[in-house]
Amino acid sequence: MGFRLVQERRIVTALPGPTSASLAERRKAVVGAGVASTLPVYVADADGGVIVDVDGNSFIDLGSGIAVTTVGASNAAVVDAVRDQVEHFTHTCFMIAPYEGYIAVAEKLTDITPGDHEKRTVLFNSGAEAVENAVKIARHATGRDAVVVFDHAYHGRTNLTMALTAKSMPYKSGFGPFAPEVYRAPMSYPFREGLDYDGSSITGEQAAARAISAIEKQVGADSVAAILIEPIQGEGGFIVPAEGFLPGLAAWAKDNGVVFIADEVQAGFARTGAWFASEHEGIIPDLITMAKGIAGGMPLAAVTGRADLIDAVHPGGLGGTYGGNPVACAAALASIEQMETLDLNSRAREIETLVVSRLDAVAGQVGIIGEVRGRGAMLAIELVEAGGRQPNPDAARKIAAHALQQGVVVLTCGTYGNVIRLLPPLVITDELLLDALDILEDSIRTVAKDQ
Ligand code: PLZ
Repeated sequence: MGFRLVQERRIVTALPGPTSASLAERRKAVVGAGVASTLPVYVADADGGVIVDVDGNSFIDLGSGIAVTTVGASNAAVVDAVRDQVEHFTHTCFMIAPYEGYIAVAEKLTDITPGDHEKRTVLFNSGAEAVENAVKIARHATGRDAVVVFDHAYHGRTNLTMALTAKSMPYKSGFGPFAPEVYRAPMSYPFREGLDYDGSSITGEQAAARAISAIEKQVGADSVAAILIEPIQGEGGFIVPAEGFLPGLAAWAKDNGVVFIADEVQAGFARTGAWFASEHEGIIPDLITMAKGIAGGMPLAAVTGRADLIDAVHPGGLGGTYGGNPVACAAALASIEQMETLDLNSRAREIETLVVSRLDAVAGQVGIIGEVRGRGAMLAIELVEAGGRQPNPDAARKIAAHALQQGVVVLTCGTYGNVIRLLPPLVITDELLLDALDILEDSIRTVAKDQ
């Protein structure tokens, strides 16, 4: 694959540079303080594995704008598709004057989502909107109210999705009251079983039984419209549940007429080395929510799932002005095609092998890495107090800051803020990735010395 920008790490000014610093001043005067940015620099260009700022610094991107630019931030095929579409029409509103792109995206999602049952798709703009609509569909189809979510879950920032999200600060604090009929069940978080819950490590099946027991006792199966879960939790800390946990929940849902919704907003679209993370344990969700990687950076989201559930909603019951915007649909078709042509599912698995072997070696040598985990190119390092398991958010913050100063963008996450997550664009070159790993390793070692 060819790139427009030189694929290199290049720091040529102090960070932030003078042009970024002046933009930061302008921003302070006009942009709401509630919107925070991780980087102190402002973007001029981005392509493949690099982000170039307004002062000419080139950063290696290990975040993909939170798992969005899987095919790169200016993938030529996506750019062409978008250009071609905007030259014809930018918008007509699918609810007013429909067009083919929407149907073509729905056909594609029918093909690539797990299961060969009859499916339907509805398109939206953001992950939160997809999640809200999946809940609307589940409630409508079942005639039940309750929604079960999990510890450490992240589902969005709208009123219903704040209620579904676990973490108070910064997502919920001061923004209540929240939507009712949302119940939280214990997650399977293998690394923290012994700390968060009493008792030692338990199997995935036991963790599922624990969650199911809580649901049956506290809510009652008959009241539950849906179980909503991220097959690999994103913002909560890249938590991969113990094997058997997801199948246990899915089987219980099926037996009890509960809609099983997989929130694949962060994990979907080749990120984990499969089209969807549900596939790693053979799960066939009733509904899947998608966004982020679906459209190469254009805002698009989807709910795909069982035709009987989605078609239970009356005509006109679902929609929105921009949902399935034609430009975003064109970008999605081109992005998914790129994932197929470049075999990005395999690429994600290659990245896993490369990164994990490297990080495991470092983990054995410093005392502050509790665990290296994840699947494909959705990988994480959980930082702990040296020698123990106490979360170490300070180390995570310092490592990310140190790496940034050398020109590598890594994001943090986690209920305890102590997880560094790696989400490189899947089109990143090996050379660039290895350079980024050198920097990350150096940052970990430097910070570990002071802990
Ligand atoms: N479901 C699983 O990861 C978005 C949010 C970052 P939207 N995650 C990044 C932030 O601080 O706002 C996400 C997700 C999962 C839903 C969402 C929500 O997707 O497109 O941000 O609405």
